[in-house]
This record gives sequence, structure tokens and C-alpha cells, in this order.
Amino acid sequence: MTAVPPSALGHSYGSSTEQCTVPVARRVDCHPQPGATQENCEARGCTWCATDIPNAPSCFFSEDSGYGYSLVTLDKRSTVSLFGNDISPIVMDVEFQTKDRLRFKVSILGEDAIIRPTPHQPTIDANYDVEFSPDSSRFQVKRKSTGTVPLVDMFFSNQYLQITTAVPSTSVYGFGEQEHVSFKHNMDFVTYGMFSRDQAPTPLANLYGVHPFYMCVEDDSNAHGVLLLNSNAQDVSLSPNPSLTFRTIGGILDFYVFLGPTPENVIQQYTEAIGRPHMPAYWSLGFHLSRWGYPSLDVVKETVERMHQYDIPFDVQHFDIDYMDRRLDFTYDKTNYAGLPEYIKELKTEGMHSVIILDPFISKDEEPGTYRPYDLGQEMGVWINNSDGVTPAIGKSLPPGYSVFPDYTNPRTVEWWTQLCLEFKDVLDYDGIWIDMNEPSNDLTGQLPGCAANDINNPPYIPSITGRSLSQKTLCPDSKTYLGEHYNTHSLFGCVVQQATGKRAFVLSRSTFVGSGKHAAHWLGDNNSKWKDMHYSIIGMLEFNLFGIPFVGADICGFNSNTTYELCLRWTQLGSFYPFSRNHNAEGNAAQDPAVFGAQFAKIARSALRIRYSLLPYLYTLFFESHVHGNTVVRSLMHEFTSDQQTHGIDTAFLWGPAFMVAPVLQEASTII
Ligand code: MIG
Repeated sequence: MTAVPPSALGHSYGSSTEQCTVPVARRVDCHPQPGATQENCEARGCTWCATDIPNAPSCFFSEDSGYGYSLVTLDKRSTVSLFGNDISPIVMDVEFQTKDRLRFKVSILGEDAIIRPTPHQPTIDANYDVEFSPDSSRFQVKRKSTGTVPLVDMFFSNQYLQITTAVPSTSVYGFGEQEHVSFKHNMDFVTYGMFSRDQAPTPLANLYGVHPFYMCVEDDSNAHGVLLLNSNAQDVSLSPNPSLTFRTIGGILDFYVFLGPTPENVIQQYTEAIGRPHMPAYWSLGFHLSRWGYPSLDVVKETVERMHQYDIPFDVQHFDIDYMDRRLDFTYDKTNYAGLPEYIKELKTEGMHSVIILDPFISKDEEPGTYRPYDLGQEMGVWINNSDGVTPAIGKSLPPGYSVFPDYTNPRTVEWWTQLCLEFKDVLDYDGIWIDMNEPSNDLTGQLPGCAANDINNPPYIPSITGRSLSQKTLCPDSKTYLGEHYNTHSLFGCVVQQATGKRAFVLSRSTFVGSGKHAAHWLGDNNSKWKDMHYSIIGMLEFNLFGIPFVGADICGFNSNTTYELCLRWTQLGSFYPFSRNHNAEGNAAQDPAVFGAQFAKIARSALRIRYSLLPYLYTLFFESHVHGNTVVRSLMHEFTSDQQTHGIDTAFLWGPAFMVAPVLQEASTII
């Protein structure tokens, strides 16, 4: 087979043989799991034509496979079956929800709960139309004024749903949570997995949260957004045609299309559907300082003191797991952190605020009667259960012994959690809660004694996620939560956030899902003290603004490994313009607070942060706009200069709202002229 040079993408053919008539760029992968061969490809009714183009599929769908569908009933017209147990017929529901928002939903006929009456005629004067081809095998969502969003080919089986959509340009943004190396996506056969995971940022890996949302800027500068509202493990492949293939292993295909036409309009319409971002407390827009590994309260005090000595703007001190007694939630270390309650009060009288970390696992191995969080939770029955639905799932994480996992999808659990948070507030008068490890994270692969061999734990297709495992670093998919099987609810776990005090609380969450911005801020996780990580933080920040979680930032100066004076200085300058501005560091690394490097550093940090503080009324106003109208707070230059194609790829600079540009130094050994 002849190799096709990458330059030929899009117009050349894999080889001259008949099966190779589908241009490589148009191919949709028919063997998305590893290990495709000509034999297993043809056995499932797909076409084989080897290609050397990196990541391009050699096994692909012939162009007429899939479902033919009309507004009402879809009948399978292909013999291709990827993973068996195919479902037919299916029903497509098209709803004209607002003049700029269309929902279409593909469900299984016969499940009454998910079928809703289909309006054949739009009842509102929408800015789009839905058009079907004469044989009903394709349909398009058409922008009335100009562009189109065509959709093609669907595959349905019990644990495998797939749909491919052509996109009108390669200016595609979004999908998360991953660490992306560019804001505008590379579309040369790239696959992103989505399944929440305790995973330090690594390009292509599925990280802490799940956001199956993208925005596309069409060639004529109109933008649209698309959400696939689905919480199952899933992946999306970006192909150069350009097209997108979504694969999910459960639920339904529930799509929302937002017609824009400006990028800001798209996000306004998206957050109108999923929930507007919350209005943060003013104090929480100040500078936050944190680290994992303050060995004692005395070291915290010394650090805070030197921040004040250098007069560095500073409003919030975080307390990581070091403050806890043996890493047990709702306790504090009465030896190394003796006097913590008084100190938190003292900070408050100075006008400062405190944030404490809490983890979503509760040790079950303390002496009975000595650890109320477990005893009360046990009494109230608030844990995630094993597949029997009765016995609690037992895993292992930070606290000593083994732990159980609160099932936040259960309203009783929210009662239990709120009660404990309120009681603990009487002990430590914190102002905000930082929720870590809520993917949920577990050191074991599944709970004890391991996951049973069944289709839920080992589905025929596992999306492109780390380890190709649904139980690695978390619980078994067949665990039972109040809302249903963990298989379906896993990625929702982090979304269930809590009110700390009821008034203008601050909640920082590592795991997020569609709609989390309504309650929580987010940090981009365990980055590295590396120059490239500093650049990627801009991309992550821009993306979370698309996801409706504008209160976002990365660990300034880097979390893992030691930072350097110069990197930390540049990062402090950039981080002064993160919506959520916090310096945070991992245990064992050298201190990196802005006061530890001496007077010269402190002076530069002070002046960068003073610019931030002088603009806080503007930042607060942007959050207000975001809360009320759904605007982004930080946005790419493309949002404001959409018709200038050159802005589509810029991710080394960004804007605060429409009016203030930040262009940070991202290169080592740069000098400002
Ligand atoms: O096992 O609480 O991402 O910010 O400092 C590590 C300790 C658990 C992971 C978080 C990080 C935090 C750390 N946590």
C-alpha cells in the first residue's frame, strides 16, 4: 500500500484500489479501539485501506453506512455493527427551543420516558432551519442567513452510540477537560477522551472534568456552539475533512446547537441553557496564596508575615490537607496546627479570608464513636454502594485505613455534608471550601475486592481514556449511586458542589461538569513548573470561559517540581490576570510564594498585582455581565476580532472582557524593550 504524504490530506486517495476511494481526510474510524486489522475490520462490515498518515484510520465506514433518519422514526439501513446489540428503530426529536437554540435528541423507541412530542413545524421564528435530504439520510441545521451545520451517520447499540458531524471550518475550540497545546484545535485525526479522572495535565489525557462542548467559527465569521449533553465515558475525534465523530457508551445523544452568531452570543446562549456562572464574592477576586506542605501553622504565619512585609496585595490564605489531623476531613491537627481556629479569626479581623480543603472520602477505620463524619454518614446511609446497592463501596485514599465515598447525587448526602460543614465552621471560621479529588479519586482500581467481570465494568468499547479502563483510580462502574449506576453518573460526581455558609461562599472544585460554573470556581490541576505549562494555562483558562466556568486559573509558578526565580516571576505577572489568581505548590518543593525570592521579585509581583487590584472594579463588572448575560470574563482575541482570521489561532495573549489585553512574556530569557 502506498503511503499518502500528509500534504495530500483532503484531496488524495489512499491507493488506487476500489476500497480506497474515500479520501483519507473524509474517513470515519470504524475500529476506534486499538488493534485494527484488515480481517477484523472487514469482519464487521467496514472498509480497509491502509494509510501511513499519523492517526488516520485504515479501517473506516463506507460512505453510505449508518442510519437513515427522518423527523420521526429511523430505521437502520446498514449491515455494519461495531459492538453488537444494535438498537433499531430509534427516534429523533427536534425541538426549536429558542430563536437561537435548537435541541435534537436521538433515543430508543419504546422508552417512553425519553420520547417527547416532536414539533414538525417550528413554533417560533428561529434564526435557523432544519432540513432533511429527500431520502432522509442526512439532515442539516441551517443558519437562515448563511452557513450550514450538516450532520451525518449515526450508530446505535446498547453500549455504543456514535454520530459524525461535518463542521463548516477548522476553527474549532473547546472540549474538555484536557490539556490542549493550542486553543484552536489541530484537526488531523486527534481524539480526546472525556471521563473525569485524577490525572495531572498531560496532552491528550482525559483530566478532572467533562465538557462535551465546542464552538466553531465559520468561514464568514459567524460562530455556533454544540453541546452533547451526556455524562458517560466518551470521546470525540477531530478529522481534517473537517468533521467530528462523537462516541459515547451510554445515555442518549442529546444535542444542543447554539446559533450565535458572535462567539460571545454562543457562550451567552450556552450558559442560558446550562446555568449562568455564579457571582463571586468581591474578596475572592483578590490574590490567593496556597501550598501543600506547610509543615506547621508557624510556617504559614511566617509566610503570611513576609507577604505583608513586602506589601504584596494578598487577600486569601488556603489551607491544604496539612491542616487536618491525619488527613481526616472535618478535623484539624492539634499539634502542628495548634491555634488554627484563633489564627483564622485573626486573619478575618485583618480583613483577610481563609479557604480550607476537603476531600470526598471518609475514613471508615477510626475507632467507632470517635469520628462523627463516618458515624453520622453511616447512620444516614449516604455512601456510594457496591453493585448490590446495599453495602458501601470501600476504597483507599489519603486518610489512614480504608474509606467510603459520599454519594452526592443523594439528597440525604447533601444534608449530611451541609450539617458537617456548618458544624465545622463553628470550629474553623473558614470563608470558602476547596474540594479536591472529586473525580472521584481512589488509589485502588475499583473498590474492594476489585470489579466483577461484566459488561458494565468492561464494555465492548472503552473510549480513548487513560488506561482504557473505567475503574482505574476510581470506583467500579457497576457501583450504585442514588441517581443510578456509577457507569452513568461517574463524571457528574464533581459537579455536586455545596454551599459553605449560604452567603457569597467560595467553592473551588477540581472536577467539573456541564453547568458547574453556576456554583464553583476551578483551578487547572497539578501542572508542572515548566514554561510550556505556563503557556497552556492560557488555553485552559480560555476554554473554561467557553464552558461557563469563568472563575478559573492555574497554579501560579507551577505545582509539581521546583520552580525557578525567572519562571515564577513571569508566571506571577501572567497569573495576576487569571480570573482566579492563586499561587499553589506541591509538597516537598521549595517555597515559591511571591515574598520568598527577595525584594526585587517582591517589587515586580507587587506592581503586577497592583494593576490587577486597580482593575478589580472592571473585573467584578465582567463577572456581573457573565452572571447576568453569560459573557466570558477572559476571552480570546478571536471573540472580539472574529473577522480577522489571524486572531483565530492566538493563544499567547488574551482579553479581559472586550477592552483590556494581556500579552504576557512566556519565553525564558526574554527582555522587555
Ligand atoms: O494527592 O491536597 O490537585 O492541588 O495540593 C494529592 C493535596 C491531593 C491534589 C490537588 C493539589 C493538592 C493535593 N491534592
